[in-house]
Amino acid sequence: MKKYLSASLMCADLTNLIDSIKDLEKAGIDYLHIDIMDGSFVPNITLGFDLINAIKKVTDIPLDIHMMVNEPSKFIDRMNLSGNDILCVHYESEIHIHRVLEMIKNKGCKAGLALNPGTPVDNIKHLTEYIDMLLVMTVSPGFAGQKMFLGAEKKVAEAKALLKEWNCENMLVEVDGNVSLENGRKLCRCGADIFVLGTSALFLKDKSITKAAEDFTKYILG
Ligand code: S6P
Ligand code: MG
Repeated sequence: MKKYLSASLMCADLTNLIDSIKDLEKAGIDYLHIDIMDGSFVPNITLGFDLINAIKKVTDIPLDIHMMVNEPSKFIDRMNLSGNDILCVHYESEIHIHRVLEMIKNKGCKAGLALNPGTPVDNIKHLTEYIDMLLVMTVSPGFAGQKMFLGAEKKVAEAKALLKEWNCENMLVEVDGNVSLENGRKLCRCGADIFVLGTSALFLKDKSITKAAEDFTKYILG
């Protein structure tokens, strides 16, 4: 099955974002991962809606938006997205999560649902009709540069097994947080489909984006 690379833009050179985006295009990156935080659901604030709408105008790479905000339903209409973009909200961030997923589907883009490390995969069982992509967080959300949590591999393998059992094999499983070469290979063996790449594998001091992306793909599959 095809594997996808999603570049975490909060880890790019924010003073030179347009050049980074051009480099990511040349490197054949599949998605731009954009982290939206509110300082409440997670203890940090990063990128925002104006930036998303501006980026949409300068690239054709589909967006992979990861909303780490409470009550994301309040903000769904703030982004101009197209059919290939993924808008992902956290299971833990809204009481009536089914309603939010429906809002995303009605918007015409793909719907993602993210799970914090402690949230069981089984919780999505009755929502699968509304989800195109399941984001299994491999760190607690909020910051780049953290260490993958110990149960991550087991959880990704469990997610893939449950999706198969529920006849939802088309749902892509994304992993986000400390996806290094080594962790990427382990998570790939557990069945992960989309790899969010930040400081651990893509935005490196001693390697270009193109070389880092090439190395990652070779290594995880090898
Ligand atoms: C963290 C955020 C992530 C990070 C990414 C950074 O809450 O959702 O998308 O940007 O994990 O990657 P790394 O390799 O520095 O952990
Ligand atoms: Mg993220």
